[in-house]
Amino acid sequence: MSRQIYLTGKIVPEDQATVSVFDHGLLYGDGVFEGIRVYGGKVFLEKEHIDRLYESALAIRLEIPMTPAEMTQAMRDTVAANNIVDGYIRLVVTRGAGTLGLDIRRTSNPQVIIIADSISLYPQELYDNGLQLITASTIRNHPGALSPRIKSLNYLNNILARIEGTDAGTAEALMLNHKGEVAECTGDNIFIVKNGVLKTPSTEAGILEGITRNAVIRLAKEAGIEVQEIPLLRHDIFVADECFLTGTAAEVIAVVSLDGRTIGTGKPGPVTGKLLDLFRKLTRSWSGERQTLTCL
Ligand code: PXG
Repeated sequence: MSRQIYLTGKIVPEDQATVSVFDHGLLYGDGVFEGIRVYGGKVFLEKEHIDRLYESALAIRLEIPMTPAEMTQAMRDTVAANNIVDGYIRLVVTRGAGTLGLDIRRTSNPQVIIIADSISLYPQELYDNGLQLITASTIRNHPGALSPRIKSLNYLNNILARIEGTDAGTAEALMLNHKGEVAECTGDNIFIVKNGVLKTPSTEAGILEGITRNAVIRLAKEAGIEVQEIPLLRHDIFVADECFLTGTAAEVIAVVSLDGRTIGTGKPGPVTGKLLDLFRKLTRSWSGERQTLTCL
C-alpha cells in the first residue's frame, strides 16, 4: 500500500508528495527535522520533539508556517492515515523554494513534510551482545560554526563520521568535539557507568540534546542512580564499567568496545540492562496511562 504523506496542509499519496528542486532544503540542507517513535499508536514524548523542532527552526531563523498545536495534530493524523501502531515519524521543515542564492529573503513557502512508517532497528544480536565503536577522525561540528543542538537537514558532519564507522565494520562511530572531548555518536548520545554513577557529556560539549538521553537521565534519577553531566574523555570510556548509547531508533544499546579495546566485562552491563528495562516499560505503557515523565 502506498504511504500517505503530510505535505504542507494536506495528506497525499507518496507519489504526489513532491517538493521543488529550488527548495533550499535540497539546495543547501536549509531546514530542520525530527525523528520520533510511535508506541501503541501514540506519539512518544510528543511535546519534547515538537519543542525541539521549533527551537531548531528558531535557531536557523526559519518560521514554521503552522502552530505547534497544528503540527501535533498533523502528526497524529499522518500516523492514523498510515495505520501505524509501532513505528517512526520523520518530520521535516524546509526553507522553501528560492533563487540559486543563499538569501533567505528570496525564499518562500517553507514545506512541512511528515512521513509515518515502520522502523528498522539494530539487529537483536547487537542488543544481546552490545555494539563495537570506533572513534571517527571527523570531529563534531564546532558549536560556533553550526551548533549540534540544531537538528538541521545538514547532516554531512555525522554522515562523514558514520562512513568511517561503516568502513571499520561498526554500526556507530564516536565523535569527539573540537576540544578533544567525547561528544556523541553520529545518531546517538553516549553514557558511561563508573562505580555506579551514570555519566554523560553535557550540552556544552556540543551535542544534540537527545530526547531519549533526557528520558534515560530522568528514569535513572527516579531509580536512585546518580547522574553527572560532565566532560568526558576517551580515557573515561576505556576505564568505564559500562557504556551505552541512547537514541530514538536505538532506544538503549550497550557498547562493549571502543577502537578494539574492551569496555568493562565486554558484555552488556547490569545498569545498562536496568535502564533498558525501565525505558521499555515506559514505551510499552505509552498508549496507556503514563504519558509524561516526572522530573526529580
Ligand atoms: N545525536 C545525534 C547527532 C542525533 O542525530 C541523537 C543524538 C539522539 O537523539 P534522540 O532525540 O533521538 O534521542 C540523534 C538522533 C536516523 C535518525 O534516521 C537519527 C536520529 C533520530 C532519529 C532517526 O538516523 N538522531
